[in-house]
Amino acid sequence: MSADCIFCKIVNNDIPSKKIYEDEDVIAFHDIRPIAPTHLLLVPKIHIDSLADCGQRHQALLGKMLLLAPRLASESGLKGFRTMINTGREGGQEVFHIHIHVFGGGETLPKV
Ligand code: DGP
Repeated sequence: MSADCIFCKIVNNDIPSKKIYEDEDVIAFHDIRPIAPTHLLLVPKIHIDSLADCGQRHQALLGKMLLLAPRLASESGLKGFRTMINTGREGGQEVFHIHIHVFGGGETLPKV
């Protein structure tokens, strides 16, 4: 837990979120600023700043989060989706608690 981390506060239910999934390691909730009709965030319960701070000890957790993406996308009615992990300020990261964006729905997403 990091005292001034917004996602740690969501994990601890100190601030509300539209939660769609929770287990002992991970929560998932709707992004407050969606960029697609469905936009989910998969967040580990432990505080890790970013993907650049992960090591071998996080392998199982990262694998679990990645494998949750298609399941939660499907349960949210998505036929296709995009995953994204922004890393570091130059990588567009705003919230420094690692998370996987999962989004889709509506129009086919533009090629990147
Ligand atoms: P990133 O740029 O990858 O760090 O994405 C952070 C995302 O987190 C951004 O799309 C907006 C979302 N976000 C920020 N604060 C909150 C919040 O308090 N609640 C929810 N649900 N999402 C948030």
